[in-house]
Amino acid sequence: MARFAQLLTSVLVAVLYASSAAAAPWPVDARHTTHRTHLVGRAASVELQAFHPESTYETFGTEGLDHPLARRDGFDLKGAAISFVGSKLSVEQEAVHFRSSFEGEATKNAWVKQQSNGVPFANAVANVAFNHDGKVVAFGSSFVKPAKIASHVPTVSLEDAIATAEKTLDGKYNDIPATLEFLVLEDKTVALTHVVQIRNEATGAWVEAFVDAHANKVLSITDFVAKATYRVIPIQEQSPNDGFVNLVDPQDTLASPDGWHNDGTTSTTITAGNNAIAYKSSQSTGTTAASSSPLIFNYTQITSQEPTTAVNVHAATTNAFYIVNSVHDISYRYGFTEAAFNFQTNNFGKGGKGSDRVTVSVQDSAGTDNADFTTPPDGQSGAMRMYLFDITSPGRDGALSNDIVTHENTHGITNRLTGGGTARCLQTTEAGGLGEGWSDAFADWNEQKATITDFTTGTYVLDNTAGVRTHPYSTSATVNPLRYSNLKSLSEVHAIGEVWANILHNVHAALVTTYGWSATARTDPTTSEGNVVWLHLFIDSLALQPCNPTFLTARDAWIQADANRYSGANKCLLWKTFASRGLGVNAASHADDTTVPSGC
Ligand SMILES: *[C@@H]1O[C@H](CO)[C@@H](O)[C@H](O)[C@H]1NC(C)=O
Ligand SMILES: [Ca+2]
Ligand SMILES: [Zn+2]
Repeated sequence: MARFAQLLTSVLVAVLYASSAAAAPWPVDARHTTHRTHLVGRAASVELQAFHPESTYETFGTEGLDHPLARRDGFDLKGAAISFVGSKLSVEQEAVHFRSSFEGEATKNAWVKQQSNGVPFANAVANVAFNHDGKVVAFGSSFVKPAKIASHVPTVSLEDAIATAEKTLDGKYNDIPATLEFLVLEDKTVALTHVVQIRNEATGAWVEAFVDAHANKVLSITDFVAKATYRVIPIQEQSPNDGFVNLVDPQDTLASPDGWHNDGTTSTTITAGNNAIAYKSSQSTGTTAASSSPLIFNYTQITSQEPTTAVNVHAATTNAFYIVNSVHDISYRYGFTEAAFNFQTNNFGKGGKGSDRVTVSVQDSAGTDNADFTTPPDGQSGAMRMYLFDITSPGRDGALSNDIVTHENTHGITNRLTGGGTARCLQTTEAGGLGEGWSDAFADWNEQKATITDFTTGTYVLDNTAGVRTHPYSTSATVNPLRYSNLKSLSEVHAIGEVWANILHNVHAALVTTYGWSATARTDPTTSEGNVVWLHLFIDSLALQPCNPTFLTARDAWIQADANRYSGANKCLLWKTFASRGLGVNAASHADDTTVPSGC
């Protein structure tokens, strides 16, 4: 310890110091606990080895460890932390930089960093926790004795460092204020770095870059995005018939800033995170764990065996988790945010009520050949139940049918956005029918490619190309003849929903015919293609419409949504399409009308 005191003191006054080889009590190298390889830049062409000095850790039981500042009146957390760390590590207090603290119910916690010449070390830190008596109960440290330390005065400008980081990491500086920090390297030399955040919206990359402030080179990064791989059916496909793919990092970090396995407080390696928890039978024991670390969910379905075979359960749970998170992220981009009553554990201070991520029960034992979604008010979890289908042998799993998972999840969106988060406003038969229609229509939207084609749903679980509805959704009135007036003879919500979903399919087709189709619509709502316009109107209209809407008021809300967002640019397109299925200007009481407003 004395040796370290000398070393660190000398660091404070000198620029260079050759350390001795005697390491104890300093940690020995163990690469998996100290290193992380990052492949960054365009086509992952640059390899960076990030180094993190290993932490020592001690705990002190119920009594805690006494120290000089423990019993002072008016316990000063910052002062106690700096004083304790200084004495514990035998370093001068000038070598300890106070970073943050909070007082919890059971302990008072403080975090500090090593510093030199007033410049903090990014990766040499310590944390200390005090109990109610002001005694230390836990202490961790990755402070180092530097072999050599760079001058604390940068010779590379911040501007130049940003340019280097943008070029190396293939992204843009995001204007978060840069900092100047020391960085301990693997050989225990210490570099001075400009620390800047670099993002690439297209690839989802979001890192903090440490650029050598003397050599103008990226030395290391902090990756804010948890890398994750899921073997799933991509959301633009429908079922296992379309094939599984290992998707890497499908999360949208604008919608899910901490990824899909972290709620800002707790991080997991199972199918549970801020937006959803997917499990079979039990939320505490029935989630699916990553098949390899850190977050690789690579379970290959065995089609010849029943869905209840363990690997098939994991494949289905992984897929449902992926779809529900994807629906969260897509709908978030278009306005189903925290403040708009969405489903998240942690709302990151952005409004609305949290603690309501979607619970996804896979292979739920309550039923067969179906699925359902329960939407309580904002602040309580939406509950999805996916059932097994026993029509084929082996049976089939609804959680592997993206259209069904998306359909169920959309009930949560429509029930929350209609009526301001109360979940009370899709209760009449006709409003319930609209709800079924929106759910099919959003599943339809997800699977469309550049040219809108007929859509069928539920084909996988029935192993039947016709699927679960009476007609495919189609622009052809021959393939799908449903009109507004069919409501006269319909009383079941899914049957009513078919009429509405088919109208919305036709609206989608008309918009794509006029404005084209965007392949990036799921993550970029700012472009002007028809599928982007459609999803904006879909989400916008939900909050505009009255409680328990009818086909007439839901139609009016779409037209108003277009007036709000696009100054009515699509008014005639919308009216013509609605009127083509009987929802014209004078439609009423389930009687068709094909009139469009004058000027259309
Ligand atoms: C997934 O598992 C298969 C073997 O089942 C293996 O060949 C493949 O490399 C794995 N992929 C990933 C990304 O782990
Ligand atoms: Ca919420
Ligand atoms: Zn439904």
